Amino acid sequence: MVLASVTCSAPVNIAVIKYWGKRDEKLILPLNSSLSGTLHQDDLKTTTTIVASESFTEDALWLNGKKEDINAVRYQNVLNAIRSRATKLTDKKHFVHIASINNFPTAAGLASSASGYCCLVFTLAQLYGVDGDISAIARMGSGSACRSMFGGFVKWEMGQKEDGSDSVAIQVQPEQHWPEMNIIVLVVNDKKKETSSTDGMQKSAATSVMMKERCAVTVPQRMKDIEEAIKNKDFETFGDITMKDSDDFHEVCATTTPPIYYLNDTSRYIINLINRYNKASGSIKCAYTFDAGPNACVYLPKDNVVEVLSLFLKHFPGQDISTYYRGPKENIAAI
Ligand code: 2P0
Repeated sequence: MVLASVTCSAPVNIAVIKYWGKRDEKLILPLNSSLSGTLHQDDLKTTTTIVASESFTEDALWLNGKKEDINAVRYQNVLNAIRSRATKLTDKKHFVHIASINNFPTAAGLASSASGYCCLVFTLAQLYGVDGDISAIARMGSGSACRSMFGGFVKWEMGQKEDGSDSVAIQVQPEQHWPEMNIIVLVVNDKKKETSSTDGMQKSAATSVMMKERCAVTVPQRMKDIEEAIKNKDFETFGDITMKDSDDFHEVCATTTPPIYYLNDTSRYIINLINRYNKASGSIKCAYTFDAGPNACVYLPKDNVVEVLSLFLKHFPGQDISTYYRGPKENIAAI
């Protein structure tokens, strides 16, 4: 007999201060704090349905229609953490079936694991009646997932404790704060990346000479400065830090042994184009950032959208260029 069913959706987030490197692989505790903007749940998102039934004989999970191994350690960590805090369904022997769908390319550097694990944990929490912070549980699925728990601008505090209880997501500013901020995504390549983030960051942490300074000095200062810039809606500073952190992150990857290259020629063309355009404009009109893949995410104030879109369309005719408005709307939602 079906006991309960819940469907939720959760958006991706686009980091402006990048998370790269773990100090604890099992609990997923980062080597540095990070900060991102969350898209709306009706833009790039994951939708997850979970059904609990007494007639199921095992837990099972499908991602974009393909059955996944639910016994994988991250799924089990998340399921166990939620079930240990359950206030519902505790008196009935049951299993769950989980179906999760992304409306964008999976594992192409568009933060699919962020919206995926955020949505999984949020939906499980609804099903099992779990209250309080659940970002630390999402973090155990995939680090960046904790930041999708909130809308607006969100930081993931690296925390100090060994058990990870203070390594949680905190909303820096809500959706309503900077409604003029938009994001343009240029999908350069929707293929699955060669080096997963999990592997890549492990190799960088072990071998890149840039990691120590980045974690100890550069990122802590940038976290402070960008929080202040967001508070003051200071796009010049926000854009400058965003592009610097993206450049540094890819430099960390390039100085990893063996080197990791997520950007391709088109990505580099976009970087040059935006730098030239900003220079010619005499101020920062838009700011690129690239995650572990070649696709560009461009933050920009609404007033600059038409001009920047025209620029991209001139240089990339026929390209998949999508614009996402980030003003006030609900973040995660039950459907
Ligand atoms: C970020 N990325 O802050 C950075 C920027 C990629 C580059 O978070 O091992 O998929 O699952 O914790 O969360 C990608 O890392 O890695 C990521 P795991 P995750 O958005």
